[in-house]
Amino acid sequence: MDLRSTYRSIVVLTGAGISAESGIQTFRASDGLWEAHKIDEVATPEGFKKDPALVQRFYNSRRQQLLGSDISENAAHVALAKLEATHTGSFTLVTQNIDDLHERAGSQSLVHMHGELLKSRCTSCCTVADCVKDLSVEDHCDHCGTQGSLRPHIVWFGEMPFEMDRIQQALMQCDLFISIGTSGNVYPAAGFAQQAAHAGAHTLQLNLEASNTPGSFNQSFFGPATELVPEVVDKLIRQSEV
Ligand code: BV8
Repeated sequence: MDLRSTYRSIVVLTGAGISAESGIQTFRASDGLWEAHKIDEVATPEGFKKDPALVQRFYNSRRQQLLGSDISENAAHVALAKLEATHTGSFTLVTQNIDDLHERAGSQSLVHMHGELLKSRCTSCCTVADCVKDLSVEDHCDHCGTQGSLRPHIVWFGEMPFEMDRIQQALMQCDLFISIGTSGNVYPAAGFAQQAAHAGAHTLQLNLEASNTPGSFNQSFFGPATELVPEVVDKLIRQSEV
């Protein structure tokens, strides 16, 4: 695995594949979340309007699993936190994931573009609050007191992802873009690699298998994230010390 020179500005995009070896289901594998649930019923604003209790149940079970004692960050999450801590240039980690495993590993410069499972948002006063319990249509917002107004602070299909300006800025300025554990099916995230390439970045894909990300990466390595990511991070750190 030969990696070229050192880099000044790094953007990393992660998807569900980086959390797979921590025991969190991905979406489009044969046993994936979208096999057991209809996206438009549980991951769209229309689905939430139609049956909020169903949507709350879908996210409550994922939140309970995430908070379970058997779920923890893995070597890939830890390696990215190490890269951020040692990199002397700029580093932005953009994740499509709604789990908190990057935070548990120590990542700081982190953008949850699809929101966070451990946060709720009030549809009445827009207050975002930590959420480590089940949400229900009976709940009241602690800030404005409205009943039945709490939803997961998560970006559903048809909703605008968070911090897109910050992401676009980082993509335009980066000289290394690394895509990890994503199938490249969901936009606008799936278009980030091409945007980075147009900005002149070297693009690298680390995935279990070839993804649908449009355009081609300068380099792709296939295998489990817990093997590939630490190896790539160690090479990048060693080269920066040369
Ligand atoms: C928006 C939260 C615009 C919910 C999610 C063209 C342009 C722009 C938009 C669109 C477009 N075409 C269609 C759209 C609309 C839509 C879209 O992209 N649809 C798709 C299905 C075609 N996009 C949107 O609606 C987005 N919003 O575009 O807004 C806009 C503009 C103006 C005004 C308003 C709006 C919002 C999309 C966000 C939806 N929410 N998540 C939840 O989590 O429940 S998306 C969901 O998919 C997850 O966030 C997930 O992260 C994401 C992507 O999936 P992946 O992470 O890639 O997971 P997947 O299972 O697919 O793949 C896993 C990969 O890992 C595989 O490749 C596998 O091989 C690999 N892997 C597995 N194990 C390992 C591994 N790799 C390494 N190691 C392992 N061990």
